[in-house]
Amino acid sequence: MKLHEFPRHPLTFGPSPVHRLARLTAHLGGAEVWAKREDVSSGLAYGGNKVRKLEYIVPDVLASGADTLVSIGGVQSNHTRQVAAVAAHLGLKARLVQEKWVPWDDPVNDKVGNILLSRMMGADVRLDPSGFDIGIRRSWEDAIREVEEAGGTPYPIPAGASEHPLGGLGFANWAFEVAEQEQALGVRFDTVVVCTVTGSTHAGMIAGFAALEELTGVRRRVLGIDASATLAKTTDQVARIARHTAELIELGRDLRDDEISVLEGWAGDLYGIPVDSTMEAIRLGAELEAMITDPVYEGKSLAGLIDLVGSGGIPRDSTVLYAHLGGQPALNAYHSLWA
Ligand code: 5PA
Repeated sequence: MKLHEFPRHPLTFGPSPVHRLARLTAHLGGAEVWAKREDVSSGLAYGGNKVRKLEYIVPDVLASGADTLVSIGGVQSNHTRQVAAVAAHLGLKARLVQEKWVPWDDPVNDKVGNILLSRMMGADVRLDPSGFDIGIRRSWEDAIREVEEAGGTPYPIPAGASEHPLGGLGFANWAFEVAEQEQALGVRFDTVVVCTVTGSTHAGMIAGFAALEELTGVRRRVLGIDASATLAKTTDQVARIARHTAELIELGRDLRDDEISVLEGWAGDLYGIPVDSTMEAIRLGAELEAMITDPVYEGKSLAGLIDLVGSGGIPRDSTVLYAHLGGQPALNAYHSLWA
């Protein structure tokens, strides 16, 4: 099937806004930087990148007759909060496994931010002591079984909705949306910078931009900035999901290795823990643009963008699109970084 033939259940206000980051551009002294904002594109509990992925999964949920969405993430997962939001919006239940993915022992970590919002929206939130892993988890499989045993009909959504067969479609469509916005704005983005962890955001973009390249001949670089600190796993997952998504949308060729680029250097040693470059990027985004980024994801990809412009990895005459994927609710649990 072609991408536009897949059913899509709208959960956003429409195309996410694209705008110039003039003061950041001036500060960097080259490479024109723009942002596309998944963080302000949906009314469902502050939105974010998972809402866009779920637009292509919801038709399957509704067709399945399920009554409970079952998903998994860290204690401050944005993904599980967006699953809770979509469940509330559809009148379904949500059962969420929140594992201890981040060794962040702030006393309010399991009380504020994303987990608070999920509880407010009526999700059944269960904490689990297991550590970080983007793979398929035992705790999630147990939760699916428990919903069944209690007489419910679960619909399983894996971490970040990435391993779901339709998980890459939302951001494949993002690429086509970018092309339309370029036309309207009279601009051409040669480079896209995106944070990657469970992989289907970046992977979907790769497949989508490859499909656009087939149609228009225009090549762009999609640079994934790893924020998982488990680079090999994330790179494998991005490549696998990108190839699967490319096949789903009938790209008609294999992806080239140079289309799959996950960069390391900004994740620090641990998922969820900021390093100096993260904090500096967050500061610049906030002080120059009032663009709020978080210490787990977007601060790390913004740090990658800033360093790559500085080092010439992104050339000075380039026009770069920073994909802002959301994540601000977790900031509440990281208040001590600014205390
Ligand atoms: C997340 C993911 P992918 O997982 O699709 O690679 O996206 C990375 C990402 N930015 C980037 C923000 C704000 C994100 O929330 N979050 C996960 C979560 O549980 O919230 C899936 C890890």
